[in-house]
Amino acid sequence: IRHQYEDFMRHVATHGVAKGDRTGTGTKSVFGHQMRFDLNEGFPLVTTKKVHLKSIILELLWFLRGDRNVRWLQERGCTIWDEWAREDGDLGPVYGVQWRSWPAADGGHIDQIAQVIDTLRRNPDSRRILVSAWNVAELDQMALMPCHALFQFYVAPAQEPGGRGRLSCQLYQRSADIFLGVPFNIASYALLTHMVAQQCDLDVGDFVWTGGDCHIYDNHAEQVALQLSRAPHPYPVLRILRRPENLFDYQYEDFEVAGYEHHPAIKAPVAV
Ligand code: THF
Repeated sequence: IRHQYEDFMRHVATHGVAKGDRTGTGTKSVFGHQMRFDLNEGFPLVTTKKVHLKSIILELLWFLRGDRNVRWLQERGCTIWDEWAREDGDLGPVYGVQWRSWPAADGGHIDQIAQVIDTLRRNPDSRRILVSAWNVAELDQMALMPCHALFQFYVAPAQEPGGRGRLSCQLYQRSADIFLGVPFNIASYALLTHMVAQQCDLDVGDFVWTGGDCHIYDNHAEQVALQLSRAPHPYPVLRILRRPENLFDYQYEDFEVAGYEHHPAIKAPVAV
């Protein structure tokens, strides 16, 4: 179970087909893959290189703010979105905007995240607990179209009277940069699942990651070979130190990851 990410990376490195891409970098690519992380077995933060969790937490809090400008991230030392921003820092109506204020036909806005929390509390059996960032009508205004496009929550009912339900989340990621992006994306949605579970008085279940075009960029090949030579460690444990009033009140300091044993960081260029 702990080797899922590395096995996936090895699979694409070995069996991926050479494929061109928008960025002109070149990739090895496989279409369609799924991984399942039981969040009760630890927090799925890749251990075969050091992953910069601070950027992951800040990025998620920035999404939840409904923000579209990189300034808030930059002020906190997070630069992962800089390559795509305009001079004034704007990215267009990207993730946060669609999550929190999807424009409705009547001129209003829909807070998909608030609706998810509400549905999880009132009707946890619902099969409609989804958030989409893939707003077809606004794709051309986005600096980058959403890679993690759609996610769904699911509650497995308590197995004994008075017990708690278990919250799972599945993400559909249309485009997956396996070396740089995927460790971020897995940890980000695992974190979101923990936060939503805390707010809805649920235990955590599985995070299911489903990928579309799963690729290793040609200029990550050496980094990937190095990473695959390393043996994974057990996953760390996530602690949320406080229970904020609502999902939008979390701060960076509320999270602690204990026991993160990892191999050294591996630098790589990001394809823009
Ligand atoms: N574009 C590409 N080509 N790959 C991606 O992973 C990606 N994203 C977001 C949007 N476009 C993408 C941006 N997310 C890093 C990590 C995540 C990113 C962008 C860049 C990165 O460079 N990580 C380094 C440094 C970490 C740091 O400085 O904080 C790393 O070693 O992990 C995926 O959704």
